[in-house]
Amino acid sequence: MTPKEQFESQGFYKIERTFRREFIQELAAELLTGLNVEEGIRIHNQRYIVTVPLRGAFNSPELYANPNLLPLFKEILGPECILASVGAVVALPGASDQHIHSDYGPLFSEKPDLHRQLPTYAITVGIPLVDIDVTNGPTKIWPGSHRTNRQDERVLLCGEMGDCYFWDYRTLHAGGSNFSDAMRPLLYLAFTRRWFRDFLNPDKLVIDEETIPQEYRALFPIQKHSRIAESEADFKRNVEELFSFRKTFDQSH
Ligand SMILES: O=C(O)CCC(=O)C(=O)O
Repeated sequence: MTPKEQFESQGFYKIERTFRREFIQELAAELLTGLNVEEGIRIHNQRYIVTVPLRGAFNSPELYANPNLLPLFKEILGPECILASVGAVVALPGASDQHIHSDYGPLFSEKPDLHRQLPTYAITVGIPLVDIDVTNGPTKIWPGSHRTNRQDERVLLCGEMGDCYFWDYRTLHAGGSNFSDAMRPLLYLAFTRRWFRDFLNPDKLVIDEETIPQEYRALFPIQKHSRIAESEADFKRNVEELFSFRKTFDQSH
């Protein structure tokens, strides 16, 4: 089976040594220096999402247009796919298991079964910024659940710095408990079909457009650039509204 076929059958895929380890170490050092998770969004006990601007070491095609990933994402999502958001999920020591969820609900709520038959429209990519093993909070994933919604067989996504894994927005997953005494930062990038707009997740894309080489500009959604102008306070307020909306949405689906 090709990587695309495996991804489409399992709803996730892992690639070892996607990135240079030194590159990931550089990203980790930059993110973790002075990181205050309280400035991010608390999504669960001891688990936070922080925005990661594509600046400094993060402003690199090695990250957002990686040759080991982007061609595959274009195969899966179409050649016009976009990078919709970039952030990190930080599980602090003591973080407990997150609830099992998918990253999005049915596109057409009147036809929930159709949702699981559709081709992939969005992908979340997880990039460990520390080596992740069973002790420090691997993401748990349920193979095939993008098609079946079943929660039987479970896989733990462990990975070293340089590895990455990605899942279909519909695949069931959950952040695992962090039993270690260090934080577990997982960088994430969301790639989507060009027409898709995610209104359920607190995504934020911060780029300085003029620093992106012309050949990569098509990778970024035009409307979202306006978010750069928003203040952090506006953004936090939006996210709080989004979460209260999402809670109602999750309960009714
Ligand atoms: O922390 C993780 O490993 C996964 C987090 C996640 O799935 C989420 O926040 O939606």
